[in-house]
Amino acid sequence: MDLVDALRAVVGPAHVLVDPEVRAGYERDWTGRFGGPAFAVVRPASTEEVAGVVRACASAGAAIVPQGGNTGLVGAGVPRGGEVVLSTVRLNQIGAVDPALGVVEAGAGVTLAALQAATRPAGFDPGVDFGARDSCTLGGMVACDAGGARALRHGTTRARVAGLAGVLADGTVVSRMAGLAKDNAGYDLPATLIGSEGTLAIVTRVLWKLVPRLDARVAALVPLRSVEDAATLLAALRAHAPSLESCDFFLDEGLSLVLDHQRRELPLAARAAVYVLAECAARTDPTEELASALSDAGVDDTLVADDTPGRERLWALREGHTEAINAAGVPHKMDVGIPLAALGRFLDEAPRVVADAARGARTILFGHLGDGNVHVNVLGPDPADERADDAVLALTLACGGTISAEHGVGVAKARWLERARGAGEVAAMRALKAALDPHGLLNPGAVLLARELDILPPPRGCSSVG
Ligand code: 2HG
Ligand code: ZN
Repeated sequence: MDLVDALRAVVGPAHVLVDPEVRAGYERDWTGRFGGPAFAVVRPASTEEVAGVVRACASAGAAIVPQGGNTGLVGAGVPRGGEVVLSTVRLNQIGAVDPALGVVEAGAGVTLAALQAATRPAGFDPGVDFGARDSCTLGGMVACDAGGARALRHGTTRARVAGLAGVLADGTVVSRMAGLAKDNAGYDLPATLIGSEGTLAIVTRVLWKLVPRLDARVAALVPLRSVEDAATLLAALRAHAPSLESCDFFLDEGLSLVLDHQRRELPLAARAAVYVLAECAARTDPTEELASALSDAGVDDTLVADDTPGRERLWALREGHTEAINAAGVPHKMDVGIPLAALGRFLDEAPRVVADAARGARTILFGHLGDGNVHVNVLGPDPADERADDAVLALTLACGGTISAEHGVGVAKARWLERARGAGEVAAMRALKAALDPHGLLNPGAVLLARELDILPPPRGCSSVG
């Protein structure tokens, strides 16, 4: 039996996609920068079917790229050429909220928006939120330890995972779904899988730790002269507003792009160098806390919204960056973490190092101020030209930062992992990979650079990619 027949036997013929036109939507990432032809796309509907798919691929020597909503930004969720794409789209069941434990069980293919819709009526919230909510899936969020604007208060996905089930490279099912608050028997395998970007196992189910739903919300858009003023405001918010949930920022160039793209006018009296968008959330109206923080920081000009449409209009200015940038070209995306003390230097120098590396390139900077998380987007250089990326990542390390804060390493930054983490740590990562996936079948080339030994021959008994 060849691999296509073996996969059909596991998931049914309708869920093995080999037609190039049908495969196409799974083969390129959202930015248009990464992708390649898949051998086939397979869509299992249960953990057992995922295990069957993995076993069939393992016996054919076929590499697998797991894919959720295909909203990843580092090329880790799309094929590089000839892999089987395992789409989690049918792992979309959501259980009932357990109000006593404050958890809910959901399939890896459930979108963040679906989890929000399922848990909010019960008085809870997933605690993580970001612009890709309608398409991104829980499996992908676990895979890259997604953060978003509320990480400031509720942590990244890692803090929200109470249990995981998944499939290892040989088809073994591993499951820790009891939701025990204290369980330290042996190594913490779920913790190891979070952020492993599909290279150690394929996550199939998640026990999600919810936070209380907070309906009294107020957001403020604050125009400021400098990053130093933004840091002063952040300190005041931390001191006066325990209800602070998000504190994001963007710069004037990004705002112009968004306003043009959304055909909107500036909602403030005047332009500024830096804009902070802060949101407070509580059981009772947090407006006073926010006002006291703003006055402590000496802020006089601000746009406040305490109703949902008003807050959404403010957030559209911040979350709209990704789409507006994409509409302007194929971006190079560097999602970096910078210590707050070095943020001014980084934001000042990043456009300069990019311009030196790629003449005429446009640098757009925005992100999550409270986490020191900067999204560096560069427009202009050819997708394969990595000089601007290298310049930004070198500056990041010089500032004492991290080359990946919330999007993952993927294939985009695998070349940089050793410089960022050191040879010893990367050797330990390779040892872990070799122990759990000795034949390099799971997402080869993501996180760890593919070495000659990791490059697989085409699957046995399979015709070439169409
Ligand atoms: C966000 O914060 C996302 O909006 C995407 O992490 C960032 O597009 C980006 O670079
Ligand atoms: Zn972000």
